[in-house]
Amino acid sequence: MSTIVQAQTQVVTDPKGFQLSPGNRRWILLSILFGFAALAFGVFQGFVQGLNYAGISLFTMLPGMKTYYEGLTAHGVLNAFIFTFAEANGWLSMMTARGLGRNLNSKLLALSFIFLLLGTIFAGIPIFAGKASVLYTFYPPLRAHWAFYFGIALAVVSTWIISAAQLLALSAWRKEHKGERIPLMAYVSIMTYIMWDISSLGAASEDLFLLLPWSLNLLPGSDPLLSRVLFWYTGHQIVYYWLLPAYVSWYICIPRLVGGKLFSDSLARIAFIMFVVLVPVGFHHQYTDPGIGNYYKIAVLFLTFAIAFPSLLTAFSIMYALEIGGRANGGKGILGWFWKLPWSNPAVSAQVLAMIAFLPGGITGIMNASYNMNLLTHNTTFVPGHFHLTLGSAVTLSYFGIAYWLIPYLTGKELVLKGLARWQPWIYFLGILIFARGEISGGILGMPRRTAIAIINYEPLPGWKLAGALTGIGGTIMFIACVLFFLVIFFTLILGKPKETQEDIPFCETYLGAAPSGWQLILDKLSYWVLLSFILIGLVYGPFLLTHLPPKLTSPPFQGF
Ligand code: HAS
Repeated sequence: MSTIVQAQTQVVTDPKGFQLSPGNRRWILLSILFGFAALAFGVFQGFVQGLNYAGISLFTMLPGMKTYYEGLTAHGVLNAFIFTFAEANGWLSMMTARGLGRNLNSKLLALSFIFLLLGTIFAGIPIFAGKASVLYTFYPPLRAHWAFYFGIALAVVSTWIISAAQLLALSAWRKEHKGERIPLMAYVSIMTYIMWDISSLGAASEDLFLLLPWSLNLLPGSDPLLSRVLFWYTGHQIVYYWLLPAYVSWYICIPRLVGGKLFSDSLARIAFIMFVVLVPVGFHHQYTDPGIGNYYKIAVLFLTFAIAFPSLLTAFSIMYALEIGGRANGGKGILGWFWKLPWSNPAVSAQVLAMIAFLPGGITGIMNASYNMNLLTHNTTFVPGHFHLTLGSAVTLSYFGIAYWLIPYLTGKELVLKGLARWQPWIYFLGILIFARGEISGGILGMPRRTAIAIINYEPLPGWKLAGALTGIGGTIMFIACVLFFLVIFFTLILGKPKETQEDIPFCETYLGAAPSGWQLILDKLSYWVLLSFILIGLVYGPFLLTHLPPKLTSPPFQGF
């Protein structure tokens, strides 16, 4: 370690401090709390879905729920879209503001929040009325009420508004800081949104130009193949829009919270650039779809392995930061540092457990991406096993950890029920391990996903009962842990004592900082990476679109209401 040159830290513009404006603070806090409220509604549905696999059918017992698919749609939309959009909007607005040392435009933050709120209402009413049981992938020819598609569009626009606010702030910052490197905290936050801007174009155009007019009877039919291609163009990258806010915390805050340092500024930037450039991988969700040539499937197979690489870079960088922290706390030997991490701080334990869960989460992703393994896992519970270790753990547990310091930071109130907060991440982690063991093993034995298994009228295959029971038990434990989290946050909001001192956002230092000259400057030329991304998208999706367009609007709707 002594051979590493200490460079000047460029993580934030002004390390001495920064004050969020009341407007920024209000809309960021509202967005974060709104996201957790959506999660609370969503996990109720998730609890019932988990019990389904254990053979217990409670779908119709929840208010407004009539069928299994209504509940599953509500679970997916609330947890995968509304919760994640709201958290990312709030969290990365704040990190951009702190990184650049300038508040974002409060009116834009307010507008974004209103769009997300309206989007949730528009999409939520038909879901709970049984008029949009189309699941969160909303494949045609399943048809929902028009308000559902409209609501989804509003929710996506809310994210674009945040991106606009970030880019406006960056452009103003650049005028005042000519020739300076973009501070790392702002860089990773802005790159996350740039990646999402490019990625969201597929599902947004599907929603706005195909599904919404179709649901209003303005088009003669739907084009399921084109719709699925557009959806999955976005559908894989959305997982990185979920994940990268957690990475922002892992890169920027975790090294500081554990008493370590980030190894390299450039390595972190390269990881985020790879997520921006390697957008076109969605066809790996369509390995088994007819109508898509092998060229596309093989191209994305390699690109998918390539996009796992920045996560491996992240694993290296973060593990190194943890090790530095653990050793600074007195840890010795190969793994002794691990036990010396500040485990009593729930902001740390939740996020380190999230990382550990992400190890099997990532491995199962790579298994899914391997074409012949996918033939085994596709449409089985292996897939929800995978995504509860990623979205349900790496992301959600990270947001729990972030909230344990962020809510006190934004409200100026001390966290209450600290003992409960300490246990909560461990309980959730235990739950996810049991849940994922159930889903993954069941999936390998052919247990189908998206199936009301509790009421099937055929004999389950051998092994499904144990797998299903584990899924139900794990899901219940996860649900209990979520309730504990909501209790801590709720009581902090209403009973938390005013903090005596207001600390800054925890941000790291780097061993190898942002070089002021040399090849690294190209990392900040954001437009180059966007251009490269579009070239790659053109190469992968261009031939498909050229041969397929115009849309074949021939499929009549299937409308379950
Ligand atoms: Fe995935 C399906 C492939 C990542 C979410 N994925 C899904 C679906 C969701 C989802 C929701 O190729 C289902 C969609 C649906 O409804 O049909 N996925 C991948 C690959 C990755 C991947 C290759 N997925 C994610 C992430 C998600 C997510 C992240 C949410 C946030 N996924 C697939 C494929 C399918 C799929 C196929 C289609 C399946 C089908 O047929 O339907 C990779 O990006 C994963 C790379 C990750 C790693 C792990 C790095 C580990 C880190 C932690 C380090 C630990 C530390 C602590 C530092 C290589 C960074 C350690 C401390 C110690 C002491 C140990």
